[in-house]
Amino acid sequence: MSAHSEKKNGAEEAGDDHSFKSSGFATRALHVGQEASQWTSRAVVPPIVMSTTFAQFAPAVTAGFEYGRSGNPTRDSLEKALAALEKADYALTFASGLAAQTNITQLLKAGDHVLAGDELYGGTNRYFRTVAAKFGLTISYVDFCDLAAVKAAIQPTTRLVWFETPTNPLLKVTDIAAVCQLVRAATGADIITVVDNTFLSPYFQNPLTLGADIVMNSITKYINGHSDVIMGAIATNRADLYEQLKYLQNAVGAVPSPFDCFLVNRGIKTLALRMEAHQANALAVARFLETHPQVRKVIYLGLDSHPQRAITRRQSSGTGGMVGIYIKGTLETAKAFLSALKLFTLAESLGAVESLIEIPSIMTHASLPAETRAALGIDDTFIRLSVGVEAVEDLIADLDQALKKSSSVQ
Ligand code: P1T
Repeated sequence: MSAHSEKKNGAEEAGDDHSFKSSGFATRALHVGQEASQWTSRAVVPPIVMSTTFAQFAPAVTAGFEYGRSGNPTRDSLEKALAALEKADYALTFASGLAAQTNITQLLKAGDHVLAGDELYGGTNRYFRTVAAKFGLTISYVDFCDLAAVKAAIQPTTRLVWFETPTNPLLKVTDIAAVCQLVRAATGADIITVVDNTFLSPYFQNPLTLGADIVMNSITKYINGHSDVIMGAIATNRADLYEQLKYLQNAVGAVPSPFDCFLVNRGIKTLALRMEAHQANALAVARFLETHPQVRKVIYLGLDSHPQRAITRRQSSGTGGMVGIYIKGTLETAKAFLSALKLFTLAESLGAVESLIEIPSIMTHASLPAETRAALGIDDTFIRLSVGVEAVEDLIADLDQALKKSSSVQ
């Protein structure tokens, strides 16, 4: 094992004379993993190290890096920063959010049971349902808002519990601490609890502090924030899991490129600013849509009408930038509305500076079985908005004109 792989990549290592774990979020985002002293050039911005291999002083004697898949200095800087954002001792990055999920799932073996949320990003569900299931894992799905149902669904073979909160796309909220507690209380099993934190980002929510074993983020979304990198990350405080996951990161090989790591390092420096702007705009957009005659229902974590508003207040420091609406009319009305928008871009994905909008039933969640979508309430009139950081009055005017244009389409 190289010196690098033995090294903790946690926040407490950052800086020479300062523990960053107690620092504010924006301070950690700007400084952890970024120390100029780590480079002989004393570069203020971590360099993009493209070298795929690193010269050894003597056979098997390295300066901490040996081969680009097992470790890279640009990636190392980013992993340190990401660990600090999640208040974790360790973080690892992957070529996508789904690659991070794959890596975690490979901790398991044939015969193990996965207990997953019934509402997940379509691709997350597709991986469990159509790929992991081929390798002898059994997977069951349950509503993680229903604690009794979660408890009842834990089996003697359960090894992994996986949920998103808030969920994609209906923004349902799970009490993270309560689930972690009941999973821990389940006897006879060493169960790993994973929370997908993509929708709120570590700026608004830190599941590890609420008892989760692993927090996973699709970096592609808010953390990078500029729609130009596909990446995933996991963070944990458990040294045993980190060692296994670090081994798998290298053994499975789905690592991100140094250039992408550079871009994400750059993106996280403004994560705090962006999340505040997303949240302010989303709240204003949600309030506007709530009053709109063509909108049947609005779902936003920051509205008093949100069913789990009290849990959000307790476990999260903010309500994020994602809004869901049910429009009056049909799929044709929804399509006409989206096609009439000028500022909102009709596209999958979320969490970037520009506003995006989509119809989950035929886009991001089209891979779910139709009966699952129907049971969850992801119908053809449900529309998901990722509210960007544009001038909010322009966003509202755009939504208003497009709703008016689509109102006659049935
Ligand atoms: O796209 P990727 O980086 O592989 O991340 C997958 C993923 C995981 N978890 C959540 C909650 C996600 O939303 C995603 C990706 N989601 C979309 C592309 C989307 O439009 O919803």
